[in-house]
Amino acid sequence: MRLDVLTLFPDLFTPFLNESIVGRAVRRGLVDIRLTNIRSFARGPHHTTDDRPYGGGDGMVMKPGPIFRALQSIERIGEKRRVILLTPQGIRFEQSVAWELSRMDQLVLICGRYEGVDERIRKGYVDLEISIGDYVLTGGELPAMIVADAVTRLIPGVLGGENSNLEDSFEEGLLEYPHYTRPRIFQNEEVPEVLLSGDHEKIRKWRRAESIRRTFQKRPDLLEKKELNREDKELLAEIRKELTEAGVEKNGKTTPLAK
Ligand code: 9D3
Repeated sequence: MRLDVLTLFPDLFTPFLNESIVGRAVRRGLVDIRLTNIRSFARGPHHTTDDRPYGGGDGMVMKPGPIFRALQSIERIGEKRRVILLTPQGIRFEQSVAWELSRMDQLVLICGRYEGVDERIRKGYVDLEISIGDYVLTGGELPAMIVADAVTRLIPGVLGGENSNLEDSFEEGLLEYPHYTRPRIFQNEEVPEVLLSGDHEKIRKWRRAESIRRTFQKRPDLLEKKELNREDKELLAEIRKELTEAGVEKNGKTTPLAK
């Protein structure tokens, strides 16, 4: 896949592109990531990329010209291309979007700064607008890295062997079960007996139950979306019963940091 990023801050991407799984995918030629500095396409003695909003108001708007010329300069690769604007007004980025994007030949990611980009760029040249969630950032660069990261790991060959765990629980629509590794006893806390039993069917069932328990407690919205099979429904009924007997109807927390 070819990934083009248009940004005023290309240097923000260098550590991300060189390290870890994405770095390895780049070096192995599985994804070709190119950075375009929008400022190189700005004109005038000051290479201005932003200007005051027509109609007045606070903040600055990214001028259309430099973004337009940066877009024109980008080589077209393949048939399936999408030009994506990272913006708080976009559709929420989620795993299903990452899967769709991973099937494209080329993605062009435009990172906005300031209050946003001139509307004529959005209307004329953008196929898709993406937000990564409802919190306020300073620009589209971190969102672009998040999209690039989530999409890259889905490209065939990027995750090798043991890591190609594409049915990991988020794909499954459930939270993960708890993980343990050595030592067997850490700070007086033991690894659950069942995981040492060697009984693979019992382990599978325990993990499934723990996944469902965690999802029920922490992300009931995920459980509502999911169709459960008979085993899952039985496990959920048991978990509900245990938790009601323990008197835990819901975690009455009022703010995320409350203890
Ligand atoms: C004052 C109104 N703000 C809209 C919520 C203006 C504004 C805030 C932050 C305009 C741009 C930005 C910069 N953010 C992004 O470019 C951005 C973003 C984000 O802030 N949150 C989640 N996803 C994204 S994708 C791009």
